[in-house]
Amino acid sequence: MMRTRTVCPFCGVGCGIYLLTQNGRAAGIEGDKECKANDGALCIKGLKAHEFIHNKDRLKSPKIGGKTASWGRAYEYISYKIRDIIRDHGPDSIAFFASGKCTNEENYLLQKLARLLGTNNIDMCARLCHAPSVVSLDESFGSGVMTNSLEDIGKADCFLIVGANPAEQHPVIFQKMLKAKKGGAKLIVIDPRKTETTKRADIHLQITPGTDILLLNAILNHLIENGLTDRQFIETRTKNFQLVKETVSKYALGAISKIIKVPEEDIAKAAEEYAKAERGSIIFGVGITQHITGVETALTLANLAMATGNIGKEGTGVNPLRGQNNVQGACDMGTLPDLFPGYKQVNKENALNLAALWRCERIPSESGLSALEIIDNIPEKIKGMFILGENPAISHPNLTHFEGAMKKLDLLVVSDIFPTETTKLAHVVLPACTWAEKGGTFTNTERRVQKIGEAVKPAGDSKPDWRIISELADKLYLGEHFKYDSPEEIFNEMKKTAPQYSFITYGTLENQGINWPCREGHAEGTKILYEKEFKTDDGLGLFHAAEYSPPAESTTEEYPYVLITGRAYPHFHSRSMTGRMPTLRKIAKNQKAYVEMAPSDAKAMDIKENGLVEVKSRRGGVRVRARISTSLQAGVAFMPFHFQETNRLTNEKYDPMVKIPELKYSVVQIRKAEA
Ligand SMILES: Nc1nc2c(c(=O)[nH]1)N[C@H]1C(S)=C(S)[C@@H](COP(=O)(O)OP(=O)(O)OC[C@H]3O[C@@H](n4cnc5c(=O)[nH]c(N)nc54)[C@H](O)[C@@H]3O)O[C@H]1N2
Ligand SMILES: Nc1nc2c(c(=O)[nH]1)N[C@H]1C(S)=C(S)[C@@H](COP(=O)(O)OP(=O)(O)OC[C@H]3O[C@@H](n4cnc5c(=O)[nH]c(N)nc54)[C@H](O)[C@@H]3O)O[C@H]1N2
Ligand code: SF4
Ligand SMILES: [Mo]
Repeated sequence: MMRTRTVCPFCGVGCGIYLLTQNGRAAGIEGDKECKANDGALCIKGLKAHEFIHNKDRLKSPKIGGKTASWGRAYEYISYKIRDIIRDHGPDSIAFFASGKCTNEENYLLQKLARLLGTNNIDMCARLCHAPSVVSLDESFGSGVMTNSLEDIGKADCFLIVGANPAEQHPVIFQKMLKAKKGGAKLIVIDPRKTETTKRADIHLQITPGTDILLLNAILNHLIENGLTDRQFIETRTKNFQLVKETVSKYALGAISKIIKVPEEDIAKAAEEYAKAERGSIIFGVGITQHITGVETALTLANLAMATGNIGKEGTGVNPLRGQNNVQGACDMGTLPDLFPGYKQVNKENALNLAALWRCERIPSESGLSALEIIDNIPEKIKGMFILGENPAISHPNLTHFEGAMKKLDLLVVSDIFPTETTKLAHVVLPACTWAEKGGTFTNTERRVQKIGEAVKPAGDSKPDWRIISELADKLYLGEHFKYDSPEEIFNEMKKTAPQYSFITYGTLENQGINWPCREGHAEGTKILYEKEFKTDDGLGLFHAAEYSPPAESTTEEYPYVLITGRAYPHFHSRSMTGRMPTLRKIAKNQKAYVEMAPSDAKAMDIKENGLVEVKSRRGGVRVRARISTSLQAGVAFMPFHFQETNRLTNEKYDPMVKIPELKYSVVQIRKAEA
């Protein structure tokens, strides 16, 4: 049995693993006990990740129009089409989706290709996920990332978990929290549903969906009124507190408690537990970011941490739990329309610097289109797309609108490891290697950069994406900029563009990785940010007044239910991988779409468990099975988005600042359907 040190390919915890191989086949997985992200622990997805590598459905050769083609022919077809489109409509008529599943090196190359072709139209799943966290934490603290490390999370003595369900979505982090709980730490959870996480909570504030800003402002107001803030921290380390104090004074606990339907005593108790804790850690997820008020809500969390001095110390901080195994890394690599690698703003000066480094004439210096803007601009502005390792035909909102747009493209290229709902819409499908068949690095939610290792040979004619992108670039006459023989060569170029990585080498990553930023004299990386000062220009943390505003849609007589969408433990996103893992198929109760509804709602409509129902929104209607669940309050329904039906219902409208759609809040009608 051979053991290759690598990283779990599923979620942002980035658990260190050993992939076991025998006779060239993946045979099992063990947790890496030395890895501080997981201390050897794994959830079932990581433990069984080897199960999809050799699955019979793997894409093994390129396809043009559904027919098998050679790599040469596929590159020729794509490059001819791209050149044609650019000649007729300019470089901004092409757009790219990068991937939270692919390596740093591959994402770096994809944005380099986009920018050398002359466009900043590149975006990725972070837009549907934690884009608001990046912006709000950057505005508050000067950097848009998790403030503390995973090693550190277990040291908190109070967790305030807002809009996250780590028991199912980040299970190894949740184990750390439970261990701390055993040692006396308190667990407070804000979630409109009862979940596996809320079951273990000391206090569960089951709010009305979309009302977090009301609650969080009321909490801060209560702390101020009761002298529970850290005055010294506020005075010496922050500014703008007075403005926030005035704003939150309008959010009286008594009145707010009635609107959000949570008992006043529970809110007061939760607020006091967090403020009085020695080390209070805020953990948050997409339950707050997938709203058009995502930025404002995350700002209120930063306010709470600064007001109580719960930042810059062990066991504290404001910690967004990033989702995909390498979504943090893909963002670091600049696969975003307004940011170059290393979070450098797209502007003239930075474009000139990048062009000098890449030895090319020019890089576009105007921001490109974000993910949903790209879809909305097909076919008028956007004529061709390259999608790397994403399955938007399940994950994007309003799928009917999305599919309509895809069908109008002159060119759609998709690189994936399996056939998906998105590859079905593509003109050209490229077979990529899985993470087990290539080298490179992933960066997890705590900014830990880790190497992945080649453990088995590529399936069929599949290739690592870094090779695919480089070979395609060559056919686009950009070959001189893409001469790489290994991921390490790409990394060494990349770190010249992203200062956070500048002191990391493949050599120093040899064991369990390093948390960036990794500066001179800090080669071991940084585990806790802002110990002495924030990364803002003057070193002070900035309070922001954030006012409540309602979701984009409100319930009406015609659409009386609020639909929350999210996840279920045995599935990962579009199920391209988990749907092909025998162990997870066994655990999952369902491989088909369903809607959960409150018992009283089901009773009122005479809907029985597993009965057929029709769920309809302004975007369209679907027929699914009902599950009756005491986790939900009356008037609220839940659908996991692992099946296409869910995003047929969601709203594609996005907020004007970060352009995230309101995936967590759509209004729907539900009716009993005839079988
Ligand atoms: N098993 C599994 N694990 C995963 C994934 C997966 O698909 N499957 N995906 C990964 C990815 S990419 C991500 S981003 C993470 C996501 O992980 P989480 O952030 O935990 O994501 P969700 O479970 O979608 O939503 C979290 C919670 O938000 C709640 N919520 C909904 N609306 C509101 C609201 O208005 N206010 C508040 N306070 N809460 C609300 C939901 O009820 C839900 O329990 O998980 C990662 N891990
Ligand atoms: N309604 C609703 N919609 C949502 C959400 C929600 O909560 N509700 N959550 C949103 C969030 S947080 C996210 S992150 C997105 C996720 O949305 P996506 O990123 O579109 O979802 P995945 O299914 O993870 O897609 C990844 C694809 O990459 C492929 N892949 C895996 N490894 C490789 C590789 O090495 N190379 C290549 N080329 N391909 C590879 C997989 O087979 C899969 O098809 O969904 C969003 N959509
Ligand atoms: S917690 Fe996340 S990274 Fe760790 S084993 Fe589970 S899915 Fe993989
Ligand atoms: Mo995500």
